[in-house]
Amino acid sequence: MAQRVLLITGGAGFIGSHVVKLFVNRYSNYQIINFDKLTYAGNLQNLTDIDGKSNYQFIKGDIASESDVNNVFEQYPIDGIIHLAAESHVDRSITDPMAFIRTNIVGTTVLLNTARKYWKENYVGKLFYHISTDEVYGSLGAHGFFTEETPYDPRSPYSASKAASDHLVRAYYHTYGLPTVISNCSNNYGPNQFPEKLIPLSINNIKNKKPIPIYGKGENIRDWLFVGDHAAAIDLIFHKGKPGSTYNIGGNNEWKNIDLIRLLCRIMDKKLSQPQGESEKLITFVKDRAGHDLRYAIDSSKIQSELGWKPSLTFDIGLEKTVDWYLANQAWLNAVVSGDYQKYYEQQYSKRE
Ligand code: NAD
Ligand code: TDX
Repeated sequence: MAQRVLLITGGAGFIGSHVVKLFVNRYSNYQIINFDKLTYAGNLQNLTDIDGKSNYQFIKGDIASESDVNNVFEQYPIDGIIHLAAESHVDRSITDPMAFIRTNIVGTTVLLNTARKYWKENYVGKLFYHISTDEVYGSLGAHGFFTEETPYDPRSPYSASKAASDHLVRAYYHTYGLPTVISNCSNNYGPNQFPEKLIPLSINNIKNKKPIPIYGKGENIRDWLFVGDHAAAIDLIFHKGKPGSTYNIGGNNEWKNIDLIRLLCRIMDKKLSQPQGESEKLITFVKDRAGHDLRYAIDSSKIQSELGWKPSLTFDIGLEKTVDWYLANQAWLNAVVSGDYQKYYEQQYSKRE
């Protein structure tokens, strides 16, 4: 019998697929159930390495559907939840906020209610771990960092929906005693990220000699973390985090968008064996994102000192690994940019030129 039965939501997405693979490979004594609706962002091709593993099971379902979630709890004696399923792209939240309200707020609450119902206040050995984002803290000026005590100040429909879900998770801890933990991470990058996000979108465009759209003047700053380092932090927090706590996770790796894209262009020129400067010619400044947060930067000293976590890769190495992965996985990239992606791209970018 499995020592633990874990429900991982959103495990077919970017970060979720790395978390699922890490847990399935590292914990052969756990049963891992990947529960995912397979939206445009969910892709079972992210998980082919673990197909057929006896401790892994995929279930297609919607976290906002009570019956879908009940069915999983009926079938399996779940004792841990790692909740990553979400609508995750800020630009999409600007055009279609309701999808974010439904999945991120209603979906998280359905999961909380169902865990409460099935765990029946027998909380020994149980944990509801909610994965969140640094965007809930709002936007920083030139100085300072987000700590676990920074007041929430979300400014996009995406970050507001994630903030609401964080509040609900904390409310269930305080009101019902449900054992919960939350982590708020900075921008992730790495293999398997859907090419709507800045880095894979730019890699794909450079490969196809299409313009690289930089919002505004490219002065916005993000703190980038390799996805494998986020997955390692999630493993640590799941096993050693204190219930009721929050942990900030970040790369201590701030980049202005324009500087990041210039670095990426240099790496792409090298990998595509073309003269340096070739990719940079594709940089195109376009209309800014509405309400574009200026700067995110995480103070991750709590997880570093309490749990001994730190990022393992420098940005140069992580970015090169990422580019190598996208160039070696053309079939993956071609499949995800076919069909709906073209429509999305047209809608998002034609009006910005
Ligand atoms: P993603 O968009 O790549 O994947 C989301 C996954 O959730 C997909 O597989 C999708 O099919 C699934 N999903 C969406 N709606 C669902 C629903 N109603 N029911 C079941 N499954 C559903 O997202 P990601 O970038 O991997 O982010 C994962 C989590 O981490 C999210 O909660 C996000 O807010 C958080 N996060 C992301 C980043 C980042 O930089 N990407 C940083 C910090 C936190
Ligand atoms: O085409 C683009 N051009 C551009 O200049 C895109 C897609 C983005 N940008 C800018 C906007 C941001 O300043 O690049 C920066 C990064 O943008 P995204 O990749 O869309 O990420 P961001 O909005 O910072 O949010 C990400 O980090 C926190 C994730 O998408 C969230 O899920 C996560 O919570």
